[in-house]
Amino acid sequence: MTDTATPTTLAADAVGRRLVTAVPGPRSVELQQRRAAVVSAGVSSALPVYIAKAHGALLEDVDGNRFLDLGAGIGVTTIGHTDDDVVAAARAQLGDVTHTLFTITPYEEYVRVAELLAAHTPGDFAKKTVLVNSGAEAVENGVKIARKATGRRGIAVLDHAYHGRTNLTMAMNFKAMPYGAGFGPFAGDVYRAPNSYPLLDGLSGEAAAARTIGYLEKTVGAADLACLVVEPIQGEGGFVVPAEGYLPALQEWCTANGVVFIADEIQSGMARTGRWFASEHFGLVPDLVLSAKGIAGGLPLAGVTGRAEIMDAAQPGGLGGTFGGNPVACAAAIAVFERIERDGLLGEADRIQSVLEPGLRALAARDPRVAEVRGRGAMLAIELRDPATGEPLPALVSAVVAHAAQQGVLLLSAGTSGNVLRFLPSLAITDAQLVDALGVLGEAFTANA
Ligand code: PLZ
Repeated sequence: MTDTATPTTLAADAVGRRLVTAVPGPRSVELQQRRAAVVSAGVSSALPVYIAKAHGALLEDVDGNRFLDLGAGIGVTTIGHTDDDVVAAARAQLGDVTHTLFTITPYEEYVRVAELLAAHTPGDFAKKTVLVNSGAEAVENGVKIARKATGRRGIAVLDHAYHGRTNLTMAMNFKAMPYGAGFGPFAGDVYRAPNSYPLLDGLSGEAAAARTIGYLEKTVGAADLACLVVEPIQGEGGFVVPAEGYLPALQEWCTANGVVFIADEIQSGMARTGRWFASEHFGLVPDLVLSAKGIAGGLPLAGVTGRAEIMDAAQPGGLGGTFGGNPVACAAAIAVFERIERDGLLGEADRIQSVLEPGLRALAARDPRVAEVRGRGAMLAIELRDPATGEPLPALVSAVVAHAAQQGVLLLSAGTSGNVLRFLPSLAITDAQLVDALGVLGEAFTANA
C-alpha cells in the first residue's frame, strides 16, 4: 500500500482492478478540496476519484487505484478508453487542422462523417447530416429542423425520457430533480405522453401505443405536432425496453399524420446494443436519428441525420455553430466507424450480453429485490423493487454502487426513481473483467441483504 503511487501508462493487457489506497485516496481528497473552492456546486461527481489514465475498460486514478469501468463515461467510450486508432487519428488531425469553422471554410472530415452516418443509420433513402457538439444540441437541432419542415409547433416526448440540459431539452425531460428544478421558465409546446414500460404497466405494445397516441391526440392533436422524439431504449430513464410493437405503431401514426419521427439514439446508438443503432432491434426507420456520446470515442461530437428533404428544409445559414463538427472530433469519429466495421465490434456487444445477462439473471434468481433484467447488447440494467410492496429501492442501488466503488468497480445508477443499476461497459471489456465485476456485484448485494 502506498499513498503516493504515480500513475503509469496503462498497458493494453492490464486486466485487473487494483486498490492501493482507500477510495477516494489522498490525492483525490486533496483535489476534491481544491475543486470545492472553484467548481460550481451544481456540478456533481458520482465517484470523486480523479482519473489520470484510462485505457480499454480501466480507469486509473491519481492515487494509482485501478477501476473496472462499467459506465464508459455514460456510454461514450464505447470502443474503449483511449482506443489506439482514435488516439492516432485525433493526434494526426490536431497537427493538420485543429479548427476552421465549417461554415467559413470546410474540410473533408465533416463530409466523411456525414457519409458514414448516412450509410449506417437505418433507411435506404437519401440522408443528410448536421454536426454539432453535444447530445442536447442535437436534440435542439432535430426539433428546429422538424418545425421548419412541417411548419408546426408541438414537440411530443414520452414519460421517463431524458434529452439534455439546455432550456428546450430541460422542458423535454421527465424528471425535474435535479435536471430542471428551479431553472425555469421552460420552452413551451412540449407534450408528454405515457410510454411503454412493461414492468410497470403490463401493457402489450399495441395497447401502450394506443394509450400514447390517444393521449397526444387529446392534449395537442397530430395536426399541431412537428415531431415525436423517442429513445428506442430509454437511457437515464433506466434502460426501459418498450413492449414489442410499441415503437413501430408510434412510427406508423407519425407517418400517417405528417409528424417527424425522431429517434434519440444518443445513448443507445453507435454499436452500443449490438446494432449500429438500437432502432434496428425494433424495425424502426426514423425520419431523423440523433447521435452523440459514442460517435467520436470520447471527443465532443453529435449529429442529426435523416431524410434529405427534411434536413434541407432548413434555410442556408440556418444551422451551424462555432465548434460543430470540429475536425479533430470528426477524425476521431471516422476512426470509430472504421474500428467498428473492420473489427466486427457489433459482435462484441453480443458477447458482452452473453456473459453479463446470465450473471444478472442468476442474481435475480437468488435475490427477489431484482424485479427485472433488461436491455440489449452492452446496454443492460436491473431494476430493484421491494418484492413485498413493489416500491422502488433507490437506497439499495446507492449502497451497491458505493460497495462496488470500494472494491474498484464503477457502476452507474439510472431510473426516474434512482432504483436501476445500468451496465454500459465499453466493448473492449473482456469476459474475465465482466466475470470479475459480476462477482463484486454479487458481494455488494450480499453485503446489503
Ligand atoms: N439524449 C438519450 O442519454 C445524455 C447525461 C449526463 P449531452 N445522457 C447523459 C449528464 O449528467 O449530463 C443524453 C441522453 C439522451 C440526450 C442526452 C444529452 O446529451 O451530450 O449530455 O448533451
